[in-house]
This record gives sequence, structure tokens and C-alpha cells, in this order.
Amino acid sequence: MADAAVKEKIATTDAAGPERELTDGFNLVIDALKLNGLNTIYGVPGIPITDFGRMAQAAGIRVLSFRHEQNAGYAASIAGFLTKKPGICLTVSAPGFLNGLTALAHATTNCFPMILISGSSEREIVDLQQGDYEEMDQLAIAKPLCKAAYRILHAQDIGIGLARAIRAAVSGRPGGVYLDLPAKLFGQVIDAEEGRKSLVKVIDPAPAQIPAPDAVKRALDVLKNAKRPLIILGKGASYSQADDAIRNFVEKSGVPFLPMSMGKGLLPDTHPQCAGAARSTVLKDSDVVVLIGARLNWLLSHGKGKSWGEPHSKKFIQIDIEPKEMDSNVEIAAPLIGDIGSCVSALVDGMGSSWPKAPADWMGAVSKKRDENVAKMAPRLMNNNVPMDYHGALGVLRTVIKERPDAILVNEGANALDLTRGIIDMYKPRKRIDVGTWGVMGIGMGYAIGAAVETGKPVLAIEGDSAFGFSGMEIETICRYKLPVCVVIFNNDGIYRGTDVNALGTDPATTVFVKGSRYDKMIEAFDGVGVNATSPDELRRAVNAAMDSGKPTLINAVIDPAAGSESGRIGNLNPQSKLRKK
Ligand code: ADP
Ligand code: TPW
Ligand code: MG
Repeated sequence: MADAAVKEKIATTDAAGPERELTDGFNLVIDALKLNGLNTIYGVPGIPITDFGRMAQAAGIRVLSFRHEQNAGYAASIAGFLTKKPGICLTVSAPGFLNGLTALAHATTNCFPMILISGSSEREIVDLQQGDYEEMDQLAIAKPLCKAAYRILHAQDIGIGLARAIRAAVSGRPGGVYLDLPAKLFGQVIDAEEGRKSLVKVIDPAPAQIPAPDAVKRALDVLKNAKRPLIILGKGASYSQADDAIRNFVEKSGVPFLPMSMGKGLLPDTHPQCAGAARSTVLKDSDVVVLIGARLNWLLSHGKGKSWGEPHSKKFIQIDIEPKEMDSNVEIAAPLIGDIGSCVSALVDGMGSSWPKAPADWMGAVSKKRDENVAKMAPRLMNNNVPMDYHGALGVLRTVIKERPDAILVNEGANALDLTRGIIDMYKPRKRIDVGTWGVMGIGMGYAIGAAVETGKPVLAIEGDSAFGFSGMEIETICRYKLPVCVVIFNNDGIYRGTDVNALGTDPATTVFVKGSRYDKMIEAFDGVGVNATSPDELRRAVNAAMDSGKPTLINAVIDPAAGSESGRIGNLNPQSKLRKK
């Protein structure tokens, strides 16, 4: 039903006299979202939000229906990362809510702004645990897993409630927010004028946070004395959209930079200062490290140990909007608290016009190492082996991205992830999106959909066969909305490798799948294009065709089941027992 028609329907004649226009919870939520520029919803319909979804769609909001809430949630989370506005996920009560909650926790962990809006059951019945339809105390369950959680009980509070949710999601360190909307709220009717007045357009939802001048000076003093400085660019730097300031800082300082996975492309991986291919060298040998929107968590070995060249001491300068991040793992010599745009601009200003570039012998040593490593890799990427190995397949896909730097690369798996990250150069900011801080499997199709919808750009999703399985049903969603998504499944018959055997009994080993599966046939069920590619040449032709046509495509890239290694690059994290040698 169209928005206007709904309003008309609920417009009524006051017994006292003149006609009084009314509105309701359904319309107020829609109006509040639109007022704040939140024009896309990712979700799954059902009681009590089916009509809400219909009405939102009729009111001009793009409502994308998924096959599972977790994937809708991942789409919303990456929408938040890509746009700096909270991505909206909409679910039904209890089970739908729980399905979406994983993605909300993921958004919080990754510092992406997102709002999970769930319908919920009757408060009175839930609180007395009398067994309502899909009964669950959702607010209490959401709270420890997100940045903030709110419930709105009265239609008059919808405006302020959504404003709180928006601010909580995007200000300071971004994160996930839960918004609980009980079924009854949607049907509440109030005076339309009162409703209009109750709406809040959030002014400056993520205010600039300017660093203190003495903190800027301290950071520059540390940097100036460095002999072997290094800049690490994390996904916070990508998120901040301070692309020009970051480029200025890197180039003016002449310091080699190391992009974290989703920091790739902020400056091109082919930039002369990029140290991506000399990672171990720069982590080990640097003496001052500038962290820009990157935490010293497991992905950076907590800033200590062998990979950081200990026992040598190192000084860290850390830029982050979250003060508590400082000294979380090691001492931070120069904490710089503020938003990345403001902090990096302040550093550039403070460097003045005669800032000395990083020592040439250091930059030279880094470039030498990088060039050696790149040269070592090059012939492997050109192999045309059948069955394909990861390198042969990725050599092809690397060129696809080089020729289409605007395309978005989604990536998950173990070997399929680690090798893609190392091999495929990125050229522009926010074009690589992947498993993030948790190394989670299942973001694939949700991210692909979110990225295609938010950016309008073609998407290439490089997926391990296991990784794909976590969200594979959403290829129907991709076909239904005719999104320009090309999914390439690196099919090595299983998790890590397809060669494992069960030591006892007839069941297959725990890490293997049906051998020779044809994932390409799945998409044909939905009228998409399916291709089985057994050689790099076939893969190249199929991917180029998909990227050029924009037709939903799924390519089953047959990879040698013996090509991968256990857990990809992080096999060292598997627990070991002295009792049992692997
Ligand atoms: P990576 O995994 O790429 O190393 P992390 O997710 O560990 O990156 O780190 C991102 C960091 O960026 C978080 O600590 C977060 O607080 C910070 N951050 C996010 N947005 C901003 C911003 N606009 N300004 C400053 N810091 C930010
Ligand atoms: C939600 C554990 C990490 S990587 C992986 C799993 C199951 C799949 C690796 O196989 P794939 O890639 O995708 O075929 P490849 O190329 O090495 O064969 N559940 C969740 N998240 C994680 N990380 C796991 C399980 C895991
Ligand atoms: Mg696999």
C-alpha cells in the first residue's frame, strides 16, 4: 500500500469536529529512517514486520529480502563500512533476531556502524515468560554483543529512539546497535502533526574529534627521530574516507606503508612506498611504527614477539578514535586520539614544508626485499596448470582486477583468502572487503550484495568452497535483484584441502566435501550464468565475460585438492599437544 494511501486510510474524523490526520508506528519508523537518509534495508520478512517492509518499499526505501538474516546482517554491516552511515538490518523476533545478531556482533567487532532492527513479541507476556509466539527477551540478549541497545515502547519516541541508535552507531568508534521494536508499537496511532514534530534529524552524527596539539607534536617528535619508520594502514583508515590526507601523509613522510587486508588500495599496492610484499622485513626491522586505524590484535601478533623482531625495542605512534585502544597490548609512545581525518591532517600540517623524508637506505632495503619477493612469485602466477593451483587461478583474477580497479573484491576462505590477499593488488580505497577481525566464514554473499547495492559497481567474490557454503543460498537473492556479482568458487573439494581421509570407519573425513561438486549448476536454478572452469584460460574467459556483462554468474573453478595447506597462513594458531604429533 502506498505511503499516502496508508495515511489517508488512517485519517479519521474526530468526533469533536474537523478532520484530524493520524499516523502510526509503521509510518513513523519509515519517516524517521528517510529523514536521516537511511534509504536501504536488508532483511527477512515475517511477523511482526512484513507489512512494515511492504510499506517501506512503497515509500521509496529499497528493501532487499534475503534467504537468511545473517546474510542480510552482513550486507548491512558492510554497507556501514562503505558509506559511514549505519547499515540497516530488519528481522523478525527470536530466531530471526538471533540469526541477525551474529552479524551485529561482527559489525561491532569490526567497528562498522550498523543497526539491527528486530520486531519483538508482547512485552507483558515475554516478561512473565508466558510463552508468546517467538518469545525472547531480545534486548537483554543483544546488549553484551553490541555497542548500544534500545527499545521503543511509544510511537512518540520513535524519532528520538532512532536518533539515539544512529548516533550510537556512527559516533566515536563505530559499531553495532540493536533497536527493539515490539509488535504493538507498529500499530500505535497518534496525531500526525505530533508525529512529525517528534521526528529527529540527527545533526552531525559523527562529529570530528580533533587531536590535542601536544599529542600531535609528540607523535611528530617520535617520527622525526625514526631511522626505520613504518606506517600501517588498517580498515579504520579505509572507513574514515580521509583518502587524500592519508596519501599526503604517506608521500610527504616518504615512509614505507603496510596495508592491512581491508586497508589495501587506500594507496595502490603498486605504489613505490608499499611494503606489502616485504611484510616480515618491515615488521621485524622497523624502529617506529605509525598505526592508522589498525589495532594491535592477533592480526598484528599483538605488537610483540618474534615477528616484531623482539627483543629489539620499537616505538609505536597510534592514531585511533577510541582512547581505550591505547596500550591494549604494548606501550604506545605517542597516542593520538581523534578521527583519522583530523589526526592525519594535523600531522601533515605539523610537518611543515621542510620535513625530512624517511632515510633512503631504509626505503631502499624495503624496496629491494619487495622487488625480490614479487619477482619470485611472478612465474607461479603465469602457470596454466590443469588441475589449477591457487597461483594459476589468482594470476588470472589479479589481471581482472587490474583492468577493473573500480570493481569490489569480496574474499573469504582459508587458502582462498590468504593467497588472494597476497596476490591480488588493489588500486583504490575500500575495494577489498573480507573476513575481518574474526576471520569469519559466511560474509561472502551478504557482502557481495551489500557492496553491489551500495556502490553500483561490479563485484568479484573469490570464495573457498567451504566459505561459500555458509551463505550460498543468497545466489538466488543475487539473481532476483539482478546484481552485477561474479562468484568464483575455488573448489578444492573441502576445507583447506580435499585430500583428508578418515582414520577409522566409512564416513568421509571431517574436512572434505563431495568430490568434483559442480557449484555452477546451483545458479542455473535461478537463471544465472554457471560456468565450470578447469584451466586458467577458461577461468579468464568466464570472469571477463561476467564482469563485462554484469550478469549474475557463478564459476566453479576446479582447484587441485592437494594444493592448499591446513588453515592457510595461520596454521600456527592450531593448538598442539605434546602427546600427539601431527
Ligand atoms: P585492521 O583489522 O585493518 O587492522 P582494526 O579493525 O583492527 O583494523 O582497527 C580499526 C581501528 O580503527 C579501530 O580501533 C577503530 O576504533 C578505528 N577507527 C575506526 N574509524 C575511525 C575513525 N574515523 N577515526 C579514527 N579511528 C577510527
Ligand atoms: C563462522 C573455521 C576457517 S576457514 C574455513 C573454516 C570452516 C573454510 C576453509 O575452507 P575453504 O578455503 O573456504 O574451502 P580453502 O581454499 O582453504 O579450501 N565457522 C566460521 N568461521 C570460521 N572461520 C570457521 C568456521 C574456518
Ligand atoms: Mg576449499
